[in-house]
Amino acid sequence: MNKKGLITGITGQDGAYLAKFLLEKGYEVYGTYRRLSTPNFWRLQYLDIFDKVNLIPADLVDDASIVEAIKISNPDDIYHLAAQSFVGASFEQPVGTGMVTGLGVTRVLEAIRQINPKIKFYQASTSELYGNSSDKPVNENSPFKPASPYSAAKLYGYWLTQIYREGYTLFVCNGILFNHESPLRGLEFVTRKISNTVAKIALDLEKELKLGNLESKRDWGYAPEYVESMWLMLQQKEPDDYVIATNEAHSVREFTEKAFDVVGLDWQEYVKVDKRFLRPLDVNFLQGDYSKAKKKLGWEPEIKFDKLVEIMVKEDLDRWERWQNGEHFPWDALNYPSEVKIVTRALSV
Ligand code: NAP
Ligand code: F7E
Repeated sequence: MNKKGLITGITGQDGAYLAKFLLEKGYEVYGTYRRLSTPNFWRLQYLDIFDKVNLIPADLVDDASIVEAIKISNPDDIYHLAAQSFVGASFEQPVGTGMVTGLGVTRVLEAIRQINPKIKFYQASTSELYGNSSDKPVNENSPFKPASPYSAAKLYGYWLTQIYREGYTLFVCNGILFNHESPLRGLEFVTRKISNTVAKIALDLEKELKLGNLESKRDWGYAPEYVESMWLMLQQKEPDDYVIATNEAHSVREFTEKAFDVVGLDWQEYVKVDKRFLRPLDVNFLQGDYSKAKKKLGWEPEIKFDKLVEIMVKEDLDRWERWQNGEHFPWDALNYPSEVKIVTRALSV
């Protein structure tokens, strides 16, 4: 019989890629989605797997819906990816972020404990846990120092996962994933904001790119490769926690420069720093040492910085060209104008 996997947050970047990966492994795939006034299935449609996955309505603030999702799917593995995942928004909605990104983990773990403690569980932990604790590569033993409501909520989820592992001997793992990007990345994250705007500028559909902190450095990898590590963690004999990264750090400025290079333009002619995109507190540097994952999981990244930027810009360019040629396909950027009049304390959209 096929194994069954339940993905919370299947409509997000990682959820969609993981669903594709598990389908290719022969899994019966279930995924939770939340009720929205406008459906958000474009990533599943884009990957051509929308009709191959089973969708269950559930919200992380609603315990009953989580219990229902587990009972309906009766999974072997749960990949808990759903979260309010945007750091910028966590400063605007700190309480909601805690309820969803933090307490949501407890709700899923508790449901597993009560319904079927044999279910294996993956928690989407994050490099944001380290905050500004180090200007060197960090690993699983490095100290945490969260720098946003988002990372504080994720730290809570990280510890709850460890507590349920030790206290109830559940098979639960923390994947401490560093930033991973792709053409399916949400438009508010800096990499996709850059690739999408650069593509539009190249086609004369946009005039400038407004950014915040250009000096902040991140360890950026390629999302389709990172979802494989989630699965690998649940295939081990013992549950454990792993850093997943490329062990390279690049600045937002470098990403921007490289993205404009792809379309043959000089970034300095188009980029403006706009303080509305600065955060009350930012993480300046993150680089991950993935030696443990390499040794124990046999996992290693192939796509590095230059290639990642190229993939993203070329895909956004291709999409806008298809759109100009009148093609219709599922895609997010069309309904996302650059000048939206959103007013917030720390605007990061
Ligand atoms: P994403 O694209 O923002 O997807 C988040 C998913 O969570 C979406 O399916 C979203 O649904 C769902 N969601 C949000 N609030 C919810 C709620 N209240 N109830 C149920 N579902 C809810 O994020 P991602 O980049 O795929 O990341 C996946 C996970 O990994 C997240 O937990 C994130 O914090 C974590 N993570 C990401 C990275 C990274 O670089 N991508 C690195 C480390 C950790 P809608 O589609 O309806 O919004
Ligand atoms: O910001 C700076 C910004 O929003 C990266 C999430 O997946 O990865 C992600 O969190 C950096 C920050 O990602 C703009 O200040 C400059 O220093 O793309 P981001 P993030 O905050 O690193 C981690 C691992 C997660 O776990 C999260 O879920 O870029 N930056 N100018 C900007 N950022 C944005 N969004 N927009 C700008 O205009």
